[in-house]
Parts: sequence; C-alpha cells; structure tokens
Amino acid sequence: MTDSLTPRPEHKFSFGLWTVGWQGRDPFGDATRPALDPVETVNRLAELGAYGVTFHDDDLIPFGATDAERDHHVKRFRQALDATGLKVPAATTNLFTHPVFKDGAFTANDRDVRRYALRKTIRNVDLAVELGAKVYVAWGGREGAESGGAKDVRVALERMKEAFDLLSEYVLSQGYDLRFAVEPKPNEPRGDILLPTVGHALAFIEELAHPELVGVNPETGHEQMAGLNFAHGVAQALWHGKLFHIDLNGQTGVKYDQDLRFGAGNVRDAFWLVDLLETAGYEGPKVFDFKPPRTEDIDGVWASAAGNMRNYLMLKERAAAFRADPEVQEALRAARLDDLARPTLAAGESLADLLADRSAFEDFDPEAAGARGMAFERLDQLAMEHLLGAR
Ligand SMILES: [Mn+2]
Repeated sequence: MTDSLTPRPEHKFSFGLWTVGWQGRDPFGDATRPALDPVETVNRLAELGAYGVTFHDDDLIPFGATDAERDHHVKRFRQALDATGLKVPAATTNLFTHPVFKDGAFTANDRDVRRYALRKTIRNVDLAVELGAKVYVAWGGREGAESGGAKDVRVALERMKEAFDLLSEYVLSQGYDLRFAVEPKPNEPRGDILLPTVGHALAFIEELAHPELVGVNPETGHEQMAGLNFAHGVAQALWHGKLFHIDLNGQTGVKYDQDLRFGAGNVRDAFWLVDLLETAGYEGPKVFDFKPPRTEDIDGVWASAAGNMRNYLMLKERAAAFRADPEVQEALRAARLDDLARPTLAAGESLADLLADRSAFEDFDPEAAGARGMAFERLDQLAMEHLLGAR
C-alpha cells in the first residue's frame, strides 16, 4: 500500500525511544506496561514507515552502566539501525530523572552538578555524532524553581549561557556537524522553568557566543500549556531561521503536559501547523514526542504511534486541498493577504516620502478604513470545511 496516507521514510517522521517506550508511570500510578527493548522499537518503527529514532542517553544505556554494558547496548542499537535503515536525526541528554538533577543541571545551584551535567551531555554528544545525528536537543526540564528566593534567575541564565557556550566550543573543536536545539516548556516538572516559551528561547540564543549553532525545538503541547498559538511560535522560529527541529504532539489547552498523539487535542492548531510546515518548506525531521496513554497495552502503543503519522498526512492532504481550492484563493485575496505581502513603503520610497505623503495621514479617512470588513470569517469557514472533509 503506497497511498498518500501511508507513512514513508521521505516524510521524515521520527520518534523518541522514550515515547512508545513510556511505561505509563505517572505521579499517581505505577507502570501499566513492561519496558520496551530499543531494538524492538527500531524494528517496529521501521515497519510503520518512520524515518528516524531519537533518544536520551539513558533511554539507550541505563544510567550507571559500565563501559562494557554501554558498548553492548550501542552495538545492538546500531545493528538494528543498519538492518532497518532507520536514521538517528537527533539525540538528547537526560538531565532530569536522577535525583542529582533535582535542582536542575546547567543551572543547578550546586557547581559540581553543573560540571557533571556538562560532562554527561558531552559524552552523549559524541555518541549522537557517531550515530549520524545533526541536531542535539536540549530540554532543561528541571532548570527552574518553585519559589522566588531559590533561584537568582539572572545568574542562572548566565550559567545557562556558559553551558551552551562550552557545548558550542566543544562541537567546534571536534569539527562536528552538529547544532543545538533548545526546547522551551513553561512548567512541569518544575513549578516554573527557565526559557518557558519559543520567544524566551529565541531571545536567549542571541546572547550566546555562537548563536549560529543554536536554534529551537518547539513542542506543540509546551506552547499550548502557556496558552500560546503553536503555529505562530513556529512561524516566528522559521522567520528567525531557528527552526532546527520540531516535536509534534497533542494538547487540550492550559493543563498538565498531556503528550497526546499529534492531531488529538487542538486539531485546528495542528491543521495550521501542518499548513505552515508544508508551505514554508521545512525539511528537518518531524518528531512525535507523545506518550501513548497508560490505558493502552502494547498494541495500543503501536496504534497510537501510527496515528501520529496518519494524522499528519491527513492534515497535509487537507491543507493542500485548502490551498489549491480556487474559492480559497479568492477568499485569501478578499482577506487581503496579498496586501500584507506588499512592503509598507513602495520601492524607492523613503521615510521622508511617507512623512510628506498627505494621503497617508492628513487626507486619510480612518472612518472609511475602519468600516471595511476583513472577510476573515468566510476564509476561516472554508478552512474548517476542508479540515472536516466537507469540501
Ligand atoms: Mn511534552
């Protein structure tokens, strides 16, 4: 079967080992599923049509493993990758599970913890590059606080900058073709997390010694947990040339991090996000960072995994139909998107020309302009009809 809704490697869909491998342990309940062997995950993802797999160091190599155990785990994983053709487009570090990271990693108040976190990260950067990764994701889940006096945020940001500057220095000194992607999240597991949104991360990156090596890894649910429009955040990251990686999943509004499969939750935001990624020509991996609900057994896990990809492809088809519809194109013109695309000054026009242009102010009729309808509702209804398959 090779219809347009069948996932194939060229779609560049990728999954974290920790996603399908989540055993369903939450703050209120024990695991509901057995551990998954990373080799089985690689095999099943390849069968489902995925392109890649990504991992935290501790997903692949249990924390505290000896060097011999480490080599064994990496060898089995590599053999599975070679056998299936699955790629490792990205990797990341677990800087949150072990108690040593209870006050964070790069911004822990304890200096020895910060030094350990850097060494743990650099060790996995080496493995990531060895396995072909081009992006290294950095989610600072415990870089934050629950109380105001516990963290001097300005100083903590200075330590965060120091970490990224050192990691950049390492990558450059090794001649690695690797870039970093900061993953924002507003809260959970900390009460408040540093770099809580895409916008905060983009501003932080500009203060680094090597901003060209650092971009963002926005996650659907994380922006929506802050009540933000995910597609808008991703659009701004694209505008800055900083969309190095993306984590897709589902979320219904401002609540705990649900990590639903992509398309579940806010399906309208998912539609506009797919429309954006497909029309902007984003070519990086599309990673599903979801958690199959703990109600599911292992069959439910793979059904949930497959659902992410199918939902993306259905939304891609719906978004393409929306763009190709002549009535939509007419509605876009009626909504004056073409006018937005025109620079506010004409070619060759200067600020002085604008100031001298009486039609721009003295003779401008704000009452008439204010009375013009924008025709956005008709456009949005057309989008809704395409999204729901009515057109
Ligand atoms: Mn999440």
